[in-house]
Amino acid sequence: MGLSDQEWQKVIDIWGKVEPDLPARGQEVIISLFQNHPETQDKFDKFKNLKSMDEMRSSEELKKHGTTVLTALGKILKQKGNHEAEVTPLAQSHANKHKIPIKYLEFICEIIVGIIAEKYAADFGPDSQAAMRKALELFRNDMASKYKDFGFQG
Ligand code: HNN
Repeated sequence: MGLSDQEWQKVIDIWGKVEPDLPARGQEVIISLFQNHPETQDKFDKFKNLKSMDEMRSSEELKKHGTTVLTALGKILKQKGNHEAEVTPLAQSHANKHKIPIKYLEFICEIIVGIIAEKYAADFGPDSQAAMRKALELFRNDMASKYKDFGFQG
């Protein structure tokens, strides 16, 4: 199901608050993902070796990757659902190369909502939160549909 113009506006507005802090938020998202779902960390050769919280926090590579992930997500959200050009190559690499189950996308989306709620509470009321959840669900559904096209179970 699609989002209304008002819902997309809420998504764009909250993302505008997050954007100046992408490296910090990206780092928190990736660390939280690894801490809460350790199996996700095994998908990264470059991060498998990071054991302690200290090691994770001091990894510039991890921070850089967090920025990459949130930058990619921001580009997708700004397409307001017309994200085929962004989602197709991402689905291709995450299905065929990295073999990332859709479940992992659910994990990260939940973490992203949680971190935005924690850091931007005043700008992320129930309506904004619901709109963001819808946008992330649309993204995941479209990834899942591409995964199917590529024959990846996800
Ligand atoms: O597509 C690519 O391979 C380019 C690098 C990239 C980008 C732009 C990756 C990526 C890699 C390759 C990292 C490298 O070698 O530098 C890997 C191993 N990802 C993964 C693995 C897991 C993973 Mn993701 N990504 N990514 C992006 C961009 C965006 C992006 N990735 C995501 C999740 C949830 C997982 C499972 C742990 C993920 C999301 C949600 C997003 C945002 C749209």
